Amino acid sequence: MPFTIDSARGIFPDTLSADAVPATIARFSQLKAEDQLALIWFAYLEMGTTITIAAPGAANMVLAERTLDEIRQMPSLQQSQVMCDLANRTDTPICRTYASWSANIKLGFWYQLGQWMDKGIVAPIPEGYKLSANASAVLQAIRDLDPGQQITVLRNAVVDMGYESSSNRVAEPVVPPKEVAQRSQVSIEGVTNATVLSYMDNLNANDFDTLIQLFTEDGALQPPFQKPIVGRSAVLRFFQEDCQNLKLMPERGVTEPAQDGYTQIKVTGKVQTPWFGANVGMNMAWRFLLDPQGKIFFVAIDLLASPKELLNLAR
Ligand code: ECH
Ligand code: GLY
Ligand code: GLY
Ligand code: GLY
Repeated sequence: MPFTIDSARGIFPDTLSADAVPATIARFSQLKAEDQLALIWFAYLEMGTTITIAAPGAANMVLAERTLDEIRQMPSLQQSQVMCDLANRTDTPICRTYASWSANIKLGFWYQLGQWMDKGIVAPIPEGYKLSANASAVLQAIRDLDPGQQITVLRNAVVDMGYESSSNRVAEPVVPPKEVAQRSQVSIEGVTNATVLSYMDNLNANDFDTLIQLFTEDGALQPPFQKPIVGRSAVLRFFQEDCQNLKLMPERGVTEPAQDGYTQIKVTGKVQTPWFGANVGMNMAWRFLLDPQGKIFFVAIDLLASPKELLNLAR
């Protein structure tokens, strides 16, 4: 039987991804809104003592500015209500606007609110707020994760807020690709495949137009803890909206033939997000399935359960 996207998802089945992340998110989403917000506030304060977050890019802030201004001018009770509405995914105009934003705009919005809460410009988490027992347990579960998993939980919590409707999506402008002279080239122990090397180098260079040419027309990309994004146009849009300025640092991999002339390649290594730079190295795997012409039919990106998984290249 030829490969389908569904069967491709099963390549390298021994890859152990960080299931603690979706498990923690599931527990988090059961909490009441006040607890969710306070928990993130406490987690954010604690993490801030060890890892530094970069200020959002100006483009993200411009796109959230009107909503941020609107909130800043509200009486504090109403400010708290807006934050609870976001966590509760209530159908309000602000929750609709929020849901239309790309992940980075949402993160930039909360970054700004966090600064204002800190300065008392926007209603803070009430002093002495006491988390429920369940919320305390979820906070402890977050403390027990590695930093790459912690920031993934925070990101996912932020991405899930708001009220999804059919309004147009808003994302920061696409940056021009890096100058050819400024580009770096990865090398991967055990992998010489040109498509895989080119994937890494073009993503690192923000050269999404070249990158997308590496995929088959019906090819798919599966981000961590998500369903596959299928087809060149959807994958290109994902690259442009969500994948600027990442740093992929693949380390090693294996290449082997699969059925029907396909090739499967697993690569492991580290990834940095522009939000935390070298402060947080996420342990990742890429599981590629290339068609007989060497095009990417499928690639899954997994956040790994532990650093030990970086050495797991079993099929
Ligand atoms: C405060 C209290 C009230 C509630 C809230 C608050 C603010 C919270 C804030 C949180 C900020 C969190 C941030 C998290 C950023 C995480 C970024 C991550 C990025 C991971 C990217 C990866 C990329 C992998 C990929 C690769 C590919 O090959 C293909 C593409 C792709 C405190 C006010 C809410 C401010 C900034 C985890 C893994 C490698 C799949 C993308
Ligand atoms: N500071 C990271 C970003 O805006 O993407
Ligand atoms: N903007 C969708 C996501 O990154 O999950
Ligand atoms: N959390 C990985 C991504 O979708 O960007």
